[in-house]
Amino acid sequence: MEKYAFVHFSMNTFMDVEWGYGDVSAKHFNPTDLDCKQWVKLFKASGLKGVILTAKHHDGFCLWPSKYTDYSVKNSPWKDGKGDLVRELSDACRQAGLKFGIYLSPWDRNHADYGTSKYLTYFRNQLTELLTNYGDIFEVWFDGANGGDGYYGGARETRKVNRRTYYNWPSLFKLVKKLQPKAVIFGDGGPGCRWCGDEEGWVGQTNWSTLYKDSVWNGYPHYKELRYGHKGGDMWVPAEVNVSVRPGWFYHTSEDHKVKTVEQLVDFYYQSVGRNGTLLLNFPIDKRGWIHEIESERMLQMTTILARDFKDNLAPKAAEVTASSIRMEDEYFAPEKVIDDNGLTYWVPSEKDKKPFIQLNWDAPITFNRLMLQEFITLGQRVSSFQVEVLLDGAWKVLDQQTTIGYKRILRLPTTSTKGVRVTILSAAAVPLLSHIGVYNAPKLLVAPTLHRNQKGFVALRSSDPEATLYYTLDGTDPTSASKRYTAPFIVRTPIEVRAISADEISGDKSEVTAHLFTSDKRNWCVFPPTEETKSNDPSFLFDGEESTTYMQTQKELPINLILDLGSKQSICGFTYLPDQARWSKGIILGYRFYTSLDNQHWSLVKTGDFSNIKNHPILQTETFPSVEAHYVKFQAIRTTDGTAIAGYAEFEVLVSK
Ligand code: FUL
Repeated sequence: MEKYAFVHFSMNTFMDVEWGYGDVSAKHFNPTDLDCKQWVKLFKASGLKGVILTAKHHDGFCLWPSKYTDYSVKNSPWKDGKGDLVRELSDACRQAGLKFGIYLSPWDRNHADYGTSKYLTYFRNQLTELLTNYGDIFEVWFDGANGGDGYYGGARETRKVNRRTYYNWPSLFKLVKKLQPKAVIFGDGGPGCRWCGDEEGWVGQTNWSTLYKDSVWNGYPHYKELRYGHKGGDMWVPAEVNVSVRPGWFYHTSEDHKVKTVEQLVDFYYQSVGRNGTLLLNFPIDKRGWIHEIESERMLQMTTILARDFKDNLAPKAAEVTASSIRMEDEYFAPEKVIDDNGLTYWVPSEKDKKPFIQLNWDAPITFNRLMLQEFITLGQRVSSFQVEVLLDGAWKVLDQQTTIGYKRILRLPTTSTKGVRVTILSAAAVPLLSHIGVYNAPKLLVAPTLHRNQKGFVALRSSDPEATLYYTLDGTDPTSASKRYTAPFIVRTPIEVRAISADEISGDKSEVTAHLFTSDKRNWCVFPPTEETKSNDPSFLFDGEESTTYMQTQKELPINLILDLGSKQSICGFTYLPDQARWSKGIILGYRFYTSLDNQHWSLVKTGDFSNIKNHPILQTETFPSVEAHYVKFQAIRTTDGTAIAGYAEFEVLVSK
């Protein structure tokens, strides 16, 4: 299925948490405008083949009116308790031709009996409801997170279970098999498909679809092995890469600015489907009951980019496909089978051929940067290392060397022009069977570059595509391919606007423009009084132009002062403040006072206020005021979003008048 959707939506959405205790009333579940058809429409348009819904997350709240608990939609105001989200989504999927799957958390922090055998009956009953009443289920997702503190019917305690033995997994797997014989069972180590060992959107470049039985049972402690699988393993458990389009699995307004960029989404595809895995891409549903507009748009962009990358397969245009050998000179296993667009046919080299190769030759040079390889997976995953060569000036030159192929392997290679591509299988567990070779020339991924200026004044431009060319201007005009080409960081100290684009030199395509007006010279700025720095907390983080480093001030109480010595008297007209950008950010300043001084003794209050919506949207804040002379500035944090006496700054900059 290659790619399919995950949907996280539950009580957590309304409580703004990732893991609920199961202690809040069902009354809080109240989407205002729930529309499963909107989700399904987006999934269809994005080429996702199915959806897995969190029917019950760890907090025990059920999205269907289960007969066995009151903690469900039936006691919520949504549709006056008459709603059934599992029904709505499964119906919408069926109508649209998408497959439907369920996530049912074994851990239940609401249920009074959790930890005893009574709960196991409850869990089986729920599973039976879900696998009986909602049509075909393609996947059943058993989450690995298990046991710990919870509400547990009011006991509010910590309950630990032996995750390996408590649930009686073999009997649960039997139940799934009985009720939904075709369903794939996801568990950390299988049995149907496995966790990929991270939640960051990648599986190993070496990725065997096999595991040794029971060796990585339920993930820990050997979960890292799940990233690569086990060569020679006796269970067939392909890796599924589950990752969210936002930092969290559930929707939080405060993460609206952290939706994964289109480049990251495209990377997820190459790092999962392109590495013999599947991509289970999660969409947090918002309080309205919608997929937020930001990710809808990004998804469509990602889809367009992938469609462009694989638009034109150059392999079938090859003048000839030859191989080092064919098994018994049998036409049925001929090399051309790799370009016949039929996944059931494949090239088979001779058993005696220890390093078989297959090569494509074109009459005129082709230009390519993507190579897609597929093994005939019905007969297992065999290749354990291979090499890619190209014909340059009459000689074969190695372009890449890799390990596994599996169902699908896609290599992103440097753009190369050649009349020949050769793939040599260096080692394999059995005679290698290649069913498909695709050769593509993907356009560059051109997104506006990011600009970073450090304290010395060096401006660095960064782009997502290593092969893109970056152009910039310093005179306020939009850059073109005739503008200055970026090769290394350059210095900007006086007020100057830098504008930049990423471009493809050959096609002439270009990104949107990034622009930033740098007004100050930060070289002599320092924090007063000089503060001791540590590796992880250095005042210079304030001015280093890097979002990823944050300077934190921790005190007993607010207010907290940040005094900057600007090195000399200057005319200033504002400041910018970028709060901590980490996933679990700290020290976000809500209310501030801004003072200036000429002598670090007498201070004048220039501006005071609150940063509006900074809690939900901790992006760059810019405040301006009529010009004033200052040698020192004092930025005083008087309120923080979480009430703690911590002030954190990813960046802080004083704006100097022109
Ligand atoms: C994890 C869970 O704890 C998260 O909340 C989420 O559901 C993710 C897909 O799996 O183990």
